[in-house]
Amino acid sequence: MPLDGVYEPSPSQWVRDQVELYESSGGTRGTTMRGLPVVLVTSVGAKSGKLRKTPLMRVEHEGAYALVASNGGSAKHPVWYHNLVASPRIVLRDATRQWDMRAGLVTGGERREWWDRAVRAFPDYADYQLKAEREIPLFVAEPIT
Ligand code: F42
Repeated sequence: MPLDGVYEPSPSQWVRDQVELYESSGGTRGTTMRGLPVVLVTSVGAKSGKLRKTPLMRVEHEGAYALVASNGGSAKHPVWYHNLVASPRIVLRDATRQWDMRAGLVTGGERREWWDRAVRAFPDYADYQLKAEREIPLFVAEPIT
């Protein structure tokens, strides 16, 4: 079932531009950052109920995806982290394909395994973790069957 709500574009111009190019091209353009693949996550705002679209680096394993709340190594979690905790249903688009998914935080050994995959996919995450002064949260999203 698709998510209900009105789309509210990101206040960041570069993020807004990437989302627009990704979607308007049907997932054939705007799908990378620094040469590495990006997925698009649609989630529901915890307070507004509006649809938020967030590009994230692509970290895939056996049909599941890690969503890394790195926020560029900022000391604060991104707002979408709080939205996903409150409302774990998302739509994840990976280039030309998309799925309804449920995202849950992972901890302990499971987080470590996914963290290693995330750093292999996007090495800058390691630098972000060093400067973030918080443990960067990691969700795993899986298709709703
Ligand atoms: N960010 C990451 O954290 N990890 C990544 O791997 C990543 C990769 C990436 C690749 C390409 C790209 O273009 C961007 C990338 N980003 C990545 C940045 C990411 O897309 C987000 O911009 C970033 O993580 C910040 O997320 P944010 O949710 O904090 O976004 C801010 C700018 C934002 O949209 N703020 C809104 C606003 O209006 O200020 C908040 C909207 C919102 O969700 N409001 C809630 C609601 O109910 O609607 C309520 C908020 C509240 O008050 O509780």
